[in-house]
Amino acid sequence: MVNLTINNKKVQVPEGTTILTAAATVGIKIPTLCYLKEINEIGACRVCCVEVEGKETLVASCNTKVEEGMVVYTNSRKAQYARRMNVQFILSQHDYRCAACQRNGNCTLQQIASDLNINDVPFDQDYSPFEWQEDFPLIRDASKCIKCMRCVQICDKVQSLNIWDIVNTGKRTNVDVSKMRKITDADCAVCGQCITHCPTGALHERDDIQKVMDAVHDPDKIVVVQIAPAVRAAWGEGLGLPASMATEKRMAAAVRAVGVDYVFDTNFSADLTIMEEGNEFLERMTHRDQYKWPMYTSCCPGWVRFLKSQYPEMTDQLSTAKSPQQMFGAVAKSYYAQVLDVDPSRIFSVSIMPCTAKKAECALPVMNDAGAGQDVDVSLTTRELDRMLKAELISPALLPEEEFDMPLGAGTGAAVIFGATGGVMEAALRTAYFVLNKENPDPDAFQIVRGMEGIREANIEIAGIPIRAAIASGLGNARKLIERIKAGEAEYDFVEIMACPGGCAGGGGQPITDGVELADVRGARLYDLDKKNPLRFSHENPSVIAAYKDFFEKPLSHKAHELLHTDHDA
Ligand code: HC0
Ligand code: SF4
Repeated sequence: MVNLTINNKKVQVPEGTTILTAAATVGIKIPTLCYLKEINEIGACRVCCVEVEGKETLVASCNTKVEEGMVVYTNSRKAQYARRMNVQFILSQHDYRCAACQRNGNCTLQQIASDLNINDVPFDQDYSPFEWQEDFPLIRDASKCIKCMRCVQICDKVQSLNIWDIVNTGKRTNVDVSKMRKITDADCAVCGQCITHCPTGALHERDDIQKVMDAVHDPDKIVVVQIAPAVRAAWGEGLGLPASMATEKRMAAAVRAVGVDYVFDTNFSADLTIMEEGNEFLERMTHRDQYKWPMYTSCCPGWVRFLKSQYPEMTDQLSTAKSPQQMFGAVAKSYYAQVLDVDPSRIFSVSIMPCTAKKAECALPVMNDAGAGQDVDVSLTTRELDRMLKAELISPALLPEEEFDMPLGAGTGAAVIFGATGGVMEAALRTAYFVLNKENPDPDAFQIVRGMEGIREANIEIAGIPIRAAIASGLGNARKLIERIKAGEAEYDFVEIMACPGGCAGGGGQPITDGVELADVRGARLYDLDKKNPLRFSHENPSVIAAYKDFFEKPLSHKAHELLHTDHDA
């Protein structure tokens, strides 16, 4: 143990602890800006600088280790002066027209400037211009970048894609797409993890709220909304609603209050996905020799983009089942248009997702199988949902709970856990057990696939058939897993991969609490919803049963292939 004094308090911490962490153990908070625990500890912003007795210069507390007998002052006159000056320098190179920024009210730079009582910036403003490729779902606004390096590190260390890098030198130094590429040429998975780890508004999603509101106000359009599993676990965070208030049913009521015509649940099509993907898996198992193994899940568009760019030779190992978002879109403009007896071209299909990659997925040229434009017209993130509710002056806390509309609002517990890592696998195993044994298992029989470790494995036997399963979340983990498979070090039958650490619960479109990872808390909420749902098996979803009876006939039917499956190579 190391003994030191911080602000005249005696502190004892293990060797190797940083001053920042040591101070926190005795309740002394040092402001940080570029710091991200274990990911970005480079002391670049100098906001966490502190004075150490005997040292001529101030040190960055986030990456300076404690020493025996050290005497530290976190808020001495000198430290305070330097910290304020550093923030003012950063502000001078940052477009601080905060009122017109997506992160207004949720920006760490803004918060620190306010906390330090910075009322002016005594330097000329000189920031990089905002130049970007219009229409890409993920936007970098160079004028807001503070060169903290968090996006570079998240993309390198966690997602293994190296999309961002430092460019230029001197005062023109900035962060941009690496290797002088355009973002559209850079193999970006659009997972949005750089956005959720950006302390300012330098990275954000393309804002598509106006497109939805235009449709809401168009009397010819029937606006049909689907809401993804993981949105319900997080939407209240951006509105300051406690979890007890931010229920699924209040979320349905709030979205309806915007003026849309129907509020449905992606859980419906998550159940439909299990029927298609589960049966596809069993079909591949029956004709084992005709396929390459393992079969990969295909519901995460960030992962699909990653696989296609990094391991294109494995594209045919993806399940051909569309993601629940896209199945829903195709159903809305076919079966549901038939139920409503309207021309499908009148349906405007909106998804609300915890995800930025879904914006890219719904725009794929092949995602128009219902023949009435794109099957999903617009995909909004959870953050956009929150901003839309605010802009429409809706106060969810004052709204009574309401049900989803029917029939596409019915979902089971198996569907809601899609939003957590391992959930798709568990839901598929529940139904595979039923298909093979003609009876349901205990709904919690496959809990072994749950957890937050980045890579998990499970050997499961159903009706005497061994299934070797693996689950990964985070693209760096996906890469590790694939490399092991390629090297012959691991063999699996079914692999679930989600691009975001913790799955969609930790999605790149979720509300941002800077520096805090909430995927596990949100995931636990989803497992709780599963437990409380009277229906826990996808094959028991009454609306899915009706959709097969009235429209699709059976899983993997001709019509199901037409509308619910895709060719990932197309
Ligand atoms: Fe997900 Fe999905 S679980 S990818 O994270 O499969 O976005 O929540 O909607 O489509 O259902 C995201 C979440 C979905 C899809 C579902 C899957
Ligand atoms: Fe989107 Fe979920 Fe995939 Fe993240 S894990 S890219 S939120 S689908």
